[in-house]
Amino acid sequence: MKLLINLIRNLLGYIIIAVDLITRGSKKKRTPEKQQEINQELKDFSLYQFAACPFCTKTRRAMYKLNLPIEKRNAPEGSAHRTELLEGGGKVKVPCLRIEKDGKVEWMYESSQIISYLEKRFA
Ligand SMILES: N[C@@H](CCC(=O)N[C@@H](CS)C(=O)NCC(=O)O)C(=O)O
Repeated sequence: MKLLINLIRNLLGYIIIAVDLITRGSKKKRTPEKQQEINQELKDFSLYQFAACPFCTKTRRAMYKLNLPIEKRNAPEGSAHRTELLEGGGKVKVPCLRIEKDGKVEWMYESSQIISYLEKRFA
């Protein structure tokens, strides 16, 4: 039963990914200098995610539209990234944005919060 639920969930997740790819439109455009500056800032960011999670797709879509090439770290069962997420953030829930600043690490959960943070900072 659990296997069937996971199968349906993954199938839906991949349908959402396909719809996102078809409808996502264009990326935000910046001057090459500004984009380079932002890319540099984004080296301190990483997104813990599952490929077929709808909340992760929603977050990746916002990152794409804002033209934010943030490193994505898949966190399936048994992976090192999952352990990092659990030990660093305190729970295995994705998406989670890891932000490193001045040697301190912040773990931001909740897709809506992550998107509104990125929009405020980079729009
Ligand atoms: N309200 C959260 C929901 C996130 C959520 O439910 N993520 C699921 C994957 S779709 C999760 O991490 N579940 C934990 C697990 O599968 O171990 C958000 O918007 O980010």
